[in-house]
Formats: sequence, structure tokens, C-alpha cells
Amino acid sequence: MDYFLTEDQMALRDLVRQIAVEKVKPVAAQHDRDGTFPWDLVKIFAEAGLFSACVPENYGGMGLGIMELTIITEELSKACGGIALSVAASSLGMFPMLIGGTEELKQHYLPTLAAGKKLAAFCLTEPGAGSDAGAMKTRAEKKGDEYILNGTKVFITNGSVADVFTVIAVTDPSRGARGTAAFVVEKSFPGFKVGKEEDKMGIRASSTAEIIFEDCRVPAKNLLGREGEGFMIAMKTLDKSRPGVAAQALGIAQGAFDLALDYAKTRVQFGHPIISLQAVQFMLADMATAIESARALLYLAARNVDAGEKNIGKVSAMCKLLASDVAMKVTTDAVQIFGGYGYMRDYPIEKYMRDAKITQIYEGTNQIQRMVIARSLTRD
Ligand code: COS
Repeated sequence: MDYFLTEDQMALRDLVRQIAVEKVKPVAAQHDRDGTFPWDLVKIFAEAGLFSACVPENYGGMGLGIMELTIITEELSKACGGIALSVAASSLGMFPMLIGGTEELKQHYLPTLAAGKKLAAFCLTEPGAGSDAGAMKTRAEKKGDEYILNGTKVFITNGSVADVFTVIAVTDPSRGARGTAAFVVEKSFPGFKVGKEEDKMGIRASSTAEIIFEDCRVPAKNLLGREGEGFMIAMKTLDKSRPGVAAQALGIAQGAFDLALDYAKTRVQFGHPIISLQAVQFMLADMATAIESARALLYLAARNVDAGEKNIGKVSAMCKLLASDVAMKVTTDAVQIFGGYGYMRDYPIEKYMRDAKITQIYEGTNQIQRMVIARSLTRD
């Protein structure tokens, strides 16, 4: 299908596809089994400039957009949805800086992050504030020219491997979501601690950890935007980042589909390859159709975000909702086509099903995406 990619976008896609096939695919199963973070691959991604896609050129980036990040994430996720997340989650951590950072702050942090020399992470979720992000309790109190942070963030992607964290915390508990602020916090700041590293069902090559602030001292100049704007910055961040989750889901779906199609052509039952059976053909037809519909909506959403369209929240939520549901269905059907072998860890297909599940949950569950879409419909 022709999605009207530019020459440069096609060149980027081909480059990342090559890295995915040659470097990521051979080690994906090992990282999944051991739950280890792919530091060697991070170096390769950094050399290829993948961490810099969404960073403007004056901060050392390629000055590209969400469309290019989508291409990168989709291609890497075809090989491994967990390994792909190292790039996507670092971009997520950088978005609040791009949205609310001062010139000085952006000059200070973005070049190193764009070069992939350090990784970033985004801290919003708390034990008691998941879908209800506004219920966060992490406190930030101003004392002189510092903010003192206390609280715990959970399920932080890149949590144990990042050096730079964008953190949303409460500055005025009496004002709800309007009493929050966003900060850039370095791992080296006093009072910063990495807590429990999670042992997950899927995306096991990605780090997911608890982040603890115990009288953590953050310079006041690391405030993003103004006090009161934290929740708004978080929501704007998610509007930009949800296509990234859709891209991850799409890549996972495509990777599983490609394997299932190949398997159906070679697996012989009843004297013929199973692809000659209409039951299998119809499954593959439905899978291919669902994947292309998810891709079409995702590319539209990414282009809308890059064009600076208003109300990107709706289309961004729509593409994440569709692509992640497609990923779950397609990977489940791919396991079905593999039959008993599909259920075995010796074969690569069950990993895709495990990796797919998180895309329906994080950066807002699909129930929250429906809420965002419905609110937009009623408001418009
Ligand atoms: N862009 C800018 N501002 C936004 C916004 C957006 N997309 N969405 C909401 N806001 C603003 C609202 O305008 C409102 O501001 P005012 O008080 O000034 O009017 C404020 O933020 C609060 O918004 P709202 O009342 O809609 O908040 P709710 O508590 O009802 O919840 C949802 C909003 C459910 C959408 C939000 O909590 C959410 O996205 N939850 C999921 C969180 C998530 O995705 N977590 C994943 C972890 S991050 S990897």
C-alpha cells in the first residue's frame, strides 16, 4: 500500500528495517528470556540517530516529527516490541521538555538525550493514580531556589536505565489538576532512588521500575512551564506520544502476521500447506485488513500531530485504541495459526502475543482512550 512517504521517510524506514532484521531480531528472544536491557543495541540506535528524530536541529536533533518516530517504532517493534521501547520511551521523556522547557533547559538536556548518550523517562503514574492521573500525591514544595519532591512513581518505562526524568508532582493540593507542576529530575539529584524493577509478562527487554523521591532536591530552574501547568503538560505529552504506542502495536501485529503467513505456507496438514485451507485464508485476510486499517489511521494521526492540528487528542487516542486492539487480535490469531507450536516458547510467536497486551494498557488504558474520544465528541 502506498502511504505517500517522502524519499527521506522511505530511506529512514529502510535503514531501521535493516537494523531491526540484522541486529534486533537475532537477540530478541534472549533479552525476552533474561529480561535484560539491550545496551548494545541502544548504542547502535544512537549511532543511527534514532533518539534524535523528534528533537529540533538547534538542540542536536534531526528536527523530524512524530511520523518519523512512528516509522522507527513500527520497524523496530516488528522485531521486538520491548527493545523498540528504549527509543520510544526516551522520546516520551523528552516531550514535556519540548512542550514546557526554557531555552536554557532545552540547551542543557536535549543534545545529550538526542545523541542517545543518556536516556529519558516520563513519571506520571503512581500506586493510587493510574487511569485517574489527576489523583497523584507526589509533592513538590518550593524552598528557596529549589523544589523538594516526596512521593513514589510506578511502572516507569526506562525507569532503571534513564538518567533524566520528567516528573509531574503536586505543588498545591487544594487545586487538583491545576495544582500540579512538571519538573526535570536527574538520577544524580540527592533524594532520588530507583525502587523495585518489575518482572513483566511481555516487553521484557524494557525496564519498568518504581521511582522514589525522598526529600529529592530539584533546582527551581528545572520547572517546566509554570506551577499549575503540570497536568496540562502531561496531557499534551500523551497526545503526542500515543501514536508511538500505536506504532509499537502495529509493528508487533505486522511482525506476528509475517511469521504466521510464512508458517501457513510451509506447515503441511491434510496433505497440503495449511494456507490452502479457506479457514486459514480468511483469518489471514482479516488480519491483513485490520493491520492496514490501523496503519492508515496511525499515519493520519502522526501527520495531524506534525501539522500542528488542534485537538490532536482525539485522533491520537483513536489510533492507539485501534492499533492496540488490532495487535491483540492479530497476535492471538497468529498463535492460533501456529497451533500447538504457537503456544511453545521454542517458537517466536507467543512473545508477540505477550508483548501486544501492554499496548492496550499503558499511556492510558483503551477504556481511557474511549473516554478521551467521547469527551472530544461531546465537546465538539
Ligand atoms: N491537553 C491540554 N489540557 C488538557 C488535556 C489535553 N489533552 N486534557 C485535559 N486537559 C486539562 C483540562 O482542560 C483541565 O484543565 P482546566 O482545569 O484548566 O479546565 C485539566 O487538564 C483536567 O482535565 P480533566 O478534567 O479532563 O481531567 P480528568 O481528571 O477528568 O481526567 C483523563 C482526564 C482521564 C483523560 C486523564 O486523567 C488521563 O489521560 N488518564 C490516563 C493517564 C494515562 O494515560 N496514564 C498513563 C501513564 S503515562 S505513560
